[in-house]
Amino acid sequence: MILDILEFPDPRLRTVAKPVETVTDDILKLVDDMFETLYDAPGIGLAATQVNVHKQVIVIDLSEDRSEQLVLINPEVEVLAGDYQEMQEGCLSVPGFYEEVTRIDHVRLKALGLDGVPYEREVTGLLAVCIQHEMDHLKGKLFVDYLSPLKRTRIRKKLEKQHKIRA
Ligand code: QAP
Ligand code: CO
Repeated sequence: MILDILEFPDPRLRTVAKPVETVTDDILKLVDDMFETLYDAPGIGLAATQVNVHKQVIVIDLSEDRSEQLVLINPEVEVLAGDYQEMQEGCLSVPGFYEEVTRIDHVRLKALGLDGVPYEREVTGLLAVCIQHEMDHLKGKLFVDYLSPLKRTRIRKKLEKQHKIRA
């Protein structure tokens, strides 16, 4: 099932997600629906917050052929190097806008997989950026929060105008 994606400046995007206690069938169904929604968009990453479910669940697939599904439940990151990278970011909740954001380049990810079993891996590059971007969603944070107030206001006004037209 394709889920509706909340768009900036929807206040529900500011909700802080709660950890998942057990990976139940409801979580499996949520992950399934989130991948379907991600591929339909299409996008590379989606946090449960964006579909108005306030649980710590993220789906990512950076591959061209949708073959590299990554599920992050209750993710944590540890900074591994002081290096930063600047990358043009977009967001399914901020459609049509792309801006440079600076993030940590090298992190260790700790999360639960779909089987409820903890895993760890070191990540760099686009995947490291994507994980940090999606984990921000779980904290109620958006990439536009890193931009100047002027840019953020411009984006907000343009999206609000579109939302009025659509409503
Ligand atoms: C986050 O973003 C990300 O504006 C994932 O019209 C983005 O999947 C991490 C999308 C870039 C690192 C680098 C955005 C789709 C998808 C749009 C996405 C749009 C349609 C964004
Ligand atoms: Co996003």
